[in-house]
Amino acid sequence: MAGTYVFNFFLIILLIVFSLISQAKSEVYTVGGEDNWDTGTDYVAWSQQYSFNVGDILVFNYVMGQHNVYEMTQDTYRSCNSSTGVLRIYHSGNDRVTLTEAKQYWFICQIPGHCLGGMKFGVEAKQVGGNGVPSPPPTPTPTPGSEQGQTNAVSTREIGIVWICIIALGISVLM
Ligand SMILES: [Cu+2]
Repeated sequence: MAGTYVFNFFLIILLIVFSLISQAKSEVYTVGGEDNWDTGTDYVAWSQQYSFNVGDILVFNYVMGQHNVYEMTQDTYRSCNSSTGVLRIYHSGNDRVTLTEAKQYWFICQIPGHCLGGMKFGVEAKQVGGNGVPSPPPTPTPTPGSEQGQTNAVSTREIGIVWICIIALGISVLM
């Protein structure tokens, strides 16, 4: 029964691979992809391409002084009125914001006109691991064909997973 043995072995390898995939690691996302943090980019559309988890890092790249990053409450995010509801302020031009809590985060640029012009988006950081029950996805993830931003998130981990699959296949064929 060498056939079943090989099949079982391959099945186990597959299970290991899938558990590695589902065990989400912290990812680093460059906000806006190649457009960075600037006017003229639809950041809501950008953010909807991804599913964010606790531990992930958002990187805001921009020319210091031309923009900034304010983490806001939801109401203030909607109104773009930053006179209240400011939770955190970043202005270094290379701000790394770690999503430390399982909650909704709201970001705007506070330079006058920029938030109303579209420099605003929200993300939901979901808890992974722990009880192993993922919260339901908040919004459907559209635009699979869009080219920007794909490059930063799907990088080394995906390639590693492909290699594991190839190696597992090779081993199971040899045995
Ligand atoms: Cu701005």
